[in-house]
Amino acid sequence: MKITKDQIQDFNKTETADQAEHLGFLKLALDKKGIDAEEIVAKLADFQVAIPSWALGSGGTRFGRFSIGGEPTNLEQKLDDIGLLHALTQTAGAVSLHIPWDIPRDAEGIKQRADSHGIVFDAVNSNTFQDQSEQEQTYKYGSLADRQTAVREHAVAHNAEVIRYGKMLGSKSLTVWLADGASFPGQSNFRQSLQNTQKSLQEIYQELPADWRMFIEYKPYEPNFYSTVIQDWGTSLLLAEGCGEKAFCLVDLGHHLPNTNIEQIVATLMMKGKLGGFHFNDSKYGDDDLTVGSIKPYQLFLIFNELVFGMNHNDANNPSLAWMIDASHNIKDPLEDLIQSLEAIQLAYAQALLVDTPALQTAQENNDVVLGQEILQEAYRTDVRPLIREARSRRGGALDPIALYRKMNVRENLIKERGRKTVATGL
Ligand code: RM4
Ligand code: MN
Ligand code: MN
Repeated sequence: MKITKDQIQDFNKTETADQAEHLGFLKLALDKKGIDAEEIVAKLADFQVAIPSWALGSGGTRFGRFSIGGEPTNLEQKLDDIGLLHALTQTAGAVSLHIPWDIPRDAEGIKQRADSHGIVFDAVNSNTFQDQSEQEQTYKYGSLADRQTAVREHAVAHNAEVIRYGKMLGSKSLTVWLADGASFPGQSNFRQSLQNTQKSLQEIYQELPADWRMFIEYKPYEPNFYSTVIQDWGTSLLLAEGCGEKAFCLVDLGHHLPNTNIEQIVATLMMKGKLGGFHFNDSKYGDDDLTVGSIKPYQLFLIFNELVFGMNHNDANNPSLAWMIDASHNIKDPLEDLIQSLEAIQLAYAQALLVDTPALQTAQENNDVVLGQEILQEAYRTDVRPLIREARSRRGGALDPIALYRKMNVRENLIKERGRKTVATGL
């Protein structure tokens, strides 16, 4: 299944007049505020988000898994799915691989396939939270933190292998997320687990090529329910600093306890130049992996507001961030869900670009709390959709990607091509 530029253009024609009208109106309104809409459109067009290779099939819960049909059965097909997403949205120009779910057996062929879709390889992810069939050591009680040297060595070697695969494909970063922790008090020694983790991460760090970065992800609980070794941003920062200047923290939106002020974490990490990457999703309770922006869009906007501020006031030389969606789709068609997520990310970014930062700073200087809130909400309440549509369509994407996806019966076609009972590797 392919969607050609011509098909997209034909479809766009039916909506061009409407789009021009909405854009014209918004441009005038922004112009009155001294905002150049074209500048924002250009920034949006440049913004690309990596799609995780494990999010293209239906995910499961511990209660069940319901296949959507037509799921990709190999890495080539996964790239083709991302190709479809990218053709429609022009925002999904990268993929993030999880090893060993997606080992590139034929690296050259895989690279060419990705290239034909305009997709590059973002961070590679290691997996030390599941045992593989022929594996001698078990991760049941831990991996990089485990008390047994042989288990830790095995987990370090796996990460080195992931780096090797990434090098073949042109990736420039490794993301480490650990399930290590304890489900019961007394199960493990906190200090020893953390020391082991630091040492293992330092060993992995030694394997990083000079132009690579390592991202250390944190999560408060799950799969362990009493303690997690890398439980929060502070622990992640401590470990990153213990490794060196190529190690950074990674913020996954779902990896926070309810009501955590994530925007403040973003500001703190960027102040230290230690924010490396971002995993987008949304949640109401925990690591729910829901569609980005579906539950807390205002929080997402506030986070982007800090990201934009951090990028524009980059005193600590924070590197440009690795953006990725990290979600598992249990009910929706994963491709439709990813389109919605990409849209939500672009919306929050565009709204954040509208914030009148100098005015906000003045309001803060004057302790004008009301005005500060007004300034943020003025940006948040602007309907920026015409800007996003414009950025997308100028790059050859669809004005309304979901509508076109449905009009072209993409899922039905994928089912015809691949079968109804296919299962993608991943969660
Ligand atoms: C974890 C974490 C990691 C992801 C795995 C699949 O919860 O978010 O980033 O690699 O899930
Ligand atoms: Mn994640
Ligand atoms: Mn997660």
